[in-house]
Amino acid sequence: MPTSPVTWPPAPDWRAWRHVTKLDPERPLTPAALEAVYASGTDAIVLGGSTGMTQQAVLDLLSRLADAPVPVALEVSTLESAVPGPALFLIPLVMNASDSRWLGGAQAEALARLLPVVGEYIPWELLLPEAYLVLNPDCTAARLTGARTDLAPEDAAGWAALAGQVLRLPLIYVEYSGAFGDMALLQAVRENAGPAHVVYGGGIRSGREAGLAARHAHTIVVGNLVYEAPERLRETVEAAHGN
Ligand code: 1GP
Repeated sequence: MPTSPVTWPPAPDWRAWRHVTKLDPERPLTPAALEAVYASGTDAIVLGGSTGMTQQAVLDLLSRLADAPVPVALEVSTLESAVPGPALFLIPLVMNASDSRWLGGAQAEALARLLPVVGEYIPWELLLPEAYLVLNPDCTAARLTGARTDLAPEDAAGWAALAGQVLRLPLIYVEYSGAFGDMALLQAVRENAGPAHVVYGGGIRSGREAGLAARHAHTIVVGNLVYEAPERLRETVEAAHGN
């Protein structure tokens, strides 16, 4: 295999992240809210969204985050949002999508277009696949992927074992974006994920919820709160770090 002409910095130690703040490039972020993110003690910032991941929006937000005190990762959900700069590139695969395109087809199609153009510059060691379980039927990702969201903890256990033990994907993301989820289901995922790292996101708006989710997840993700009540972000970080 030819060596890449570019040397990328080593990947950040994402397994050590207990609390991640997710910023949506499509949503206006006030300077005060960004300051609250920086002051919160969060372990990393991830850029991601189900819509509006245009190249311009992603580049604009990345440039505002140039002086971030923590690593900045990018969840690549569209081909055009795949831009250089982030410390880590998260590649979502929606395990429970009814449209199998989100389980590999869209990603393979994007790579097929990138390979002949920038193939030698792709930082493969900075790409991290995420086995998503999208579980809030009202969230955009669920509508987009036709996710089968009515999973019992026993069903989720099967998905966790498939992703973590059989496919040996490094990370499973229990996603309830917009609503606080079923902690029994999260527990079942954690117990059956084998060596996979378990991430929880969705509806965390207080230290109490952060603590409940952090009891089972290795990492919790907070998104909406940044836009709704940024001053409360810090209590979610403290709860995650206290567990
Ligand atoms: C969204 O999991 C994240 O992808 C966080 O969810 O916006 O509900 O905090 P919230």
